Order: sequence, then C-alpha cells, then structure tokens
Amino acid sequence: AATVPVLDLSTCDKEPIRTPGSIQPHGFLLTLAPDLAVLQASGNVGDWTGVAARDAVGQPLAAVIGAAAAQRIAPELAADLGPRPYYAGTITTANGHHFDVLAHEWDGVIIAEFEAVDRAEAADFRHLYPLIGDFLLKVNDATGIEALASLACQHIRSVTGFGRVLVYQFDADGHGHVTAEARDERYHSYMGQHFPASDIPAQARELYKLSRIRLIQDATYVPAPLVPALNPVTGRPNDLSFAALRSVSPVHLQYMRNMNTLASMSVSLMVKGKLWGLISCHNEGPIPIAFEKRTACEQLGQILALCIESREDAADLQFRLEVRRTMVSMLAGLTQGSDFVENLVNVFPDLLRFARASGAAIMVDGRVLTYGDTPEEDDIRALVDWLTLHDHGDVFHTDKLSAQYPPAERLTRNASGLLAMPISRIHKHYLLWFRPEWVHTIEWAGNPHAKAAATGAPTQLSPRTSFDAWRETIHGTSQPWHQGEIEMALEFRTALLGIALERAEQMAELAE
Ligand code: BLA
Repeated sequence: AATVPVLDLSTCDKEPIRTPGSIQPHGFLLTLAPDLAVLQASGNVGDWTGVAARDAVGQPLAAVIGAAAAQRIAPELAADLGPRPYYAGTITTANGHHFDVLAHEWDGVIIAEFEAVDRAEAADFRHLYPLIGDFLLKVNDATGIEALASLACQHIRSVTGFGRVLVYQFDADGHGHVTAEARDERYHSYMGQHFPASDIPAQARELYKLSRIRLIQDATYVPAPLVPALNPVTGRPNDLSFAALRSVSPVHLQYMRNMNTLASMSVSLMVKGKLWGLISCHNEGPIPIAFEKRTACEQLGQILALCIESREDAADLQFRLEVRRTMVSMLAGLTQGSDFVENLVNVFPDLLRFARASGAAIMVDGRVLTYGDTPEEDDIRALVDWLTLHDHGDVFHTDKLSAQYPPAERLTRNASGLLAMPISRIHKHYLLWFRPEWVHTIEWAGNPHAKAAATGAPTQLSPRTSFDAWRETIHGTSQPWHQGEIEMALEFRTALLGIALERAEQMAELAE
C-alpha cells in the first residue's frame, strides 16, 4: 500500500511556494549566466536530453541542448529579458525531443524553461483567434457578471479541453464561492459551493496577483530538484515565482488528488488591483496545456476581469442611487409631523430597506423602539452602553458583532451584523440596524462525489470538508455592509442632526 504522506495543515501559509527548489517534470529548467553558461539544471534534464544535471552545470547551453538548438534561441536569450516568461522559440534537442522555450530574467539569472511539446514547429495560433474574437463579440450581449463568467468558462474549456472550468469569487474575508461553471456532463458540479479562505493561503494569493496563470499538468508528478540547490548569484534557493514549471505545494497536490483532479490550471482575475477571483480548471487525468493556449486563457481572463470591473462599477452606482432614493423618501417622512421619534417610527420600513437589514432599533431618551427581527430590549440597552463606552466615531459597523462584543454570541441569530450610530451630539440617542447570521441562508448543494477521497489519503483535505470548515469560520457572520450603505448612513446621520438642530431652534424661537 502507498504510504500516507504526513502533511501539517497548520503551516500552509508558511509553505515556501516561491522557492520550492524543484520543478514539475513535464519539461526541464536551466538557469543561465549572461554568456549562456549553465549555472543550474533541473535534476530531470538527463531524462529529456541525455545530459545529466551534474554534467550540464558549468557547460555552455549548446552542450546540453545541441548546437543547432542553442544557436536558434541564443539571440532571443541575449535580448533584454523581462521578469515574465517570454516565448523564445521552439527547438528540437540533439536527441530529437521538441520543446517550447520560455525565458525570463529573475534573481540575477536567466531562467530558461523547456516545455516538452509534440511538434517541431512553433504553435499555430490561427484557431485561437476566432475563439477569443467570439468571446469579445458575445461579451457585449451578456448582461450580468455571472453570464459573462459562464461564457468565459465555456471558452476556456474550448481552448484547453479541461473537463470542468469554474469561476471562483472571493469575498471581503477571502472565502470563496463558485459563481459560474462549464463542464463535461461526466463531471459533477461545484456551482454555488463555498470554500474557506484557507483553501488558498495568503502567500498563494499574493503570488497569484503577480503571476496570472499556473498549470499543474499531473498532480502525481515527482518533483525534479534544481542542481545545485542554491542560485549561484544570490546564494539562496531560486525564486521561481514566474517559472511556468514551478513545483507546487505538496499540500495542494494532495487536495487535488482527493478531489479526483489530476490536472488543474488557474487564471487570476484582477479587478481594481485586487485578486477578485480565479478561473479554476480541473481534469480527471493529466493534460498538457501548451504556452500558446495558456496565453489565450490568460487573455480571456484579462478581458473577463475588465468586464467585471465595469459591470461592478455600474452595479455599485445603481446600488448607491437606490439607497439614496430610499434615504430621500425617509427624510421627507421625517420632516412631516412634530414628534421626531414618532416620525422615525413611521419610516421604520424604509429604514430596514435602506440598510437591507432585518431589524432596526431606535434608542431615544431611554426608550427603545424596535422593528423587525431584533434582540430583546435589555440586550439592546446593554449593547448601546457598550457602544457609548467605546468611541467608534460617527458610525460603527461589523458583520461579526460577537468577535468584538462577546455577549453577542447569544444574539447571532438576529444580530450577527450591526450598523449603529449616535444620532445626537449630546444625548445617548442611537439608531441601530441588525442583520441575521448568514450561514442559514446558504444552501449547500451537497454532492456525494466529493466525498470519494483517495483511500488512505488525508481526507481533511478536500472541497467537501472545506465546506464544513467554511461554515465553522463564518459562524456568527452576517452579509457584509456595503461601503455605499455605510457612507449613506453617515449622510443620513448628518441630515438627522440637521433636522434636530432646526427643531431645537424652532423650539427656542417659540419660547422667546
Ligand atoms: C493552491 N488552492 C490552490 C489553488 C486553488 C485552490 C484553485 C491554485 C492552484 C491551482 O490552480 O490548482 C483551491 N481549487 C481550490 C478550491 C476549489 C478548487 C477551493 O478547485 C474549489 C472548487 N489548500 C487547502 C489547505 C491548505 C491548502 C487546507 O485546502 C493548507 C493548509 C494549501 N492551496 C494550498 C497551497 C496552494 C494552494 C499552499 C498554493 C499552491 C502553489 O501554487 O504552489
């Protein structure tokens, strides 16, 4: 029986994914000096070229890949290389293997990667242009972000042949959920499912912001270590952040095998400088995706990200307009009658709608008035006492009240989220909005397939158990408050203070 690898899941965010010291073996890697002498070679170079790694080191490039091949790519390698892999040509080594050569300069050396391909010529891009053109045409017709995302999934499937392609979107806390998918009918669906932030640790997200695409061609691979292990220029392990062959974290490889995925590729979706999500591709068996196809996918991802950005901007604007409309109608209601508190009570329904809350409360002159689903009056009083003791500025908002105010652990059902603000400069007058726990509202599209982890494998590493972990993490959390809601609440407060001031002046005039 295969030995069960011991994986420490508590240190995932410490995995040195930029400096793994090895590569995936569907090609080989050489680090080269400016004169193209070999400084380091991946341990598998002998499998591909017949020249063992220890013999390659110190030799000119031609001694490893053959004079003709070296001559072919030498001018490309001598050119000013950037920090991103650049296609330097397709070569055939002296022993007859074909490779696409990618080169970039990083950490003081030239990193040259030789990806095995089954053709002697450069890739043919002709069939890829219509695919991208088609996507661009359809983008205009797709209205919502989800329609666009699902279109992108279909196109990436056509380019690559992956069995399942999905769009994975992050929320503000880094948890993710699947919002679009295209798949072969033999693959089960992940649509709508949620995963905790820890499934893609922080350092991986950082890297994916910089390096926009990655391929794991075969999750059962044996890594090929670099020889010698240290970069001779820096004296440290090589930084392979941008290397296409970079060996990936063993924890993640186990995760993939547990989800019956032997090949995966993911494309970063950057929106407004942030990692918005990933396009994630799965295949049951190993699958080679050559450079030109990866480039097409990267571009589809960029187009999708741009579209998302503009759609989100439009949606944001629309959202703010609607909130403002509600506010204006509320303010109109507030200036009607003579009793300020009574007026506020009259606009309670609008108050809820305004903040997409399920409960609201007003505390004025020691009175507590509630509407909708709120905690008990005593709990609200205690909460307001706590709020007054801790100066939170003009507005306090949280989507996990119990994390800051432990008594709220009893109140998560209707008060996981709180938006609260003082509405008087002098008195203890407060306006509070409550949101319920979010997890109740999310459906787990349970799927029996995800349970089928490889026997003997650490089963805690799979999307299925991830869902439970996610559930655990978001316990006591509400839907987040939209920035527009917070800003508008502040405006509302200013208006309320204005109304109160005007009223006080009127009273003073009457008294004169
Ligand atoms: C990387 N984790 C990743 C990646 C994805 C996921 C997409 C990027 C690499 C790739 O393209 O395959 C997660 N993949 C998912 C999720 C789905 C999916 C959620 O298909 C859902 C459908 N991962 C864990 C745990 C740890 C972990 C518990 O689940 C650590 C404790 C680590 N994941 C981990 C690491 C990487 C990773 C270290 C970086 C891999 C690398 O780039 O070297």
